[in-house]
Amino acid sequence: MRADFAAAYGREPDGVWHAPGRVNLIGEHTDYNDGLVLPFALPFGVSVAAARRDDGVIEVRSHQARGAVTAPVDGGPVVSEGRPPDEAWAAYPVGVARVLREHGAGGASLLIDSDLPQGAGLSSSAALECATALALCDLHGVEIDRPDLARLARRAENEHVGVPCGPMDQSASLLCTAGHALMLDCRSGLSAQVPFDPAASGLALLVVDTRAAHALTGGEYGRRHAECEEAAALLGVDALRDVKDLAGALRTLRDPLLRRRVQHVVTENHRVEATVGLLRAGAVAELGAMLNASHLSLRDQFEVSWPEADAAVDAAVRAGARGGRMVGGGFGGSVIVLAPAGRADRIRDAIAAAYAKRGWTAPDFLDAVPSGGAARVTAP
Ligand code: GAF
Repeated sequence: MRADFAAAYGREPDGVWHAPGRVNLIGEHTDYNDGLVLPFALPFGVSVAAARRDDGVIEVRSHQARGAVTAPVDGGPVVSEGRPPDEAWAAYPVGVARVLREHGAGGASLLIDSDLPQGAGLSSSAALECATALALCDLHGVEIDRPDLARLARRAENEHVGVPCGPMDQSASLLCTAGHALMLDCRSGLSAQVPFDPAASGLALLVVDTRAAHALTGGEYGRRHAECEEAAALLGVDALRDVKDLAGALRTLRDPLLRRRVQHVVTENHRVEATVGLLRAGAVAELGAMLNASHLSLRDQFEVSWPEADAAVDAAVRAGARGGRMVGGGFGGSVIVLAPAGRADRIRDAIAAAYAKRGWTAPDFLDAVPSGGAARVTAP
């Protein structure tokens, strides 16, 4: 990346930073309900080569997009150069620079590269935000602890991109450690590292990119968020995290749609707690039942699954997987499958065959090894 940076900017970068994408083992659409999540970091992510600037400007270029985008970090117009202008992606690093300016950071020239498949629901946006945030803090000597930096990166996405995401993805990218999933309480912000090593139990966690592209900027994600807030207000609680009597809540709500949303969020929080218990007990294979239950709930109660995900989970389980589920915001993206290691190839083949039968674009498969969080990859 250093050579490419030099070619783009005519100078050496001051450093290179990397932030991973994530897979969420369980706890979907719980984060913005003040609930529990259990993501882990992938060995893939976003790298940012960066050089400090003292003129208050952030300039961003990307291997995955044409042209350059520049913007003053203190607000004002975003200017894009290059044809065709393609600047939607730049709102993420520009937003981070604008939020971090309030904490003493300034401008920089950035060159971005990603080895995460785009639209696969593996949190490439949060990885971009977090790699940018780390780079800007280091370049400007700003010290912010990682939980706070995750909150600021989320704020950048909420306020500057307009996506009402929860705190999971930025926290996963900044706080995960190799060999662990991150149990995050999205209300208190407290987290714990939970050992997660499927290979040690003779299992493999497969990630299936269903090739149906996912985007949080579509309206459905925001709609789910609003429905949860409406249900919480009708139930007289701050957030659906606070619903302790599910049966009573379901009797109170008249709207069947809101009942389904509440049913999902409340039971999904319990599934996260149960999954953490199973992991701590070393009963990794038993996670399959949790994954299956989560998928059914996301499909039928929260209504965020999509046909390719349902077909992939179904084919995997029929071929001997312990379980599987869609991950991320939904309506496209990836599925995870917990497979006996010796059956992984057969399960991949079964998913590919299910796709071929329907005439769909073949899925992609990635290895999901729980990996480390964001870091500077070159010495200061
Ligand atoms: C997306 C969001 F960015 C997260 O905050 C979370 O809500 C997730 O969808 C669903 O669990 O990844």
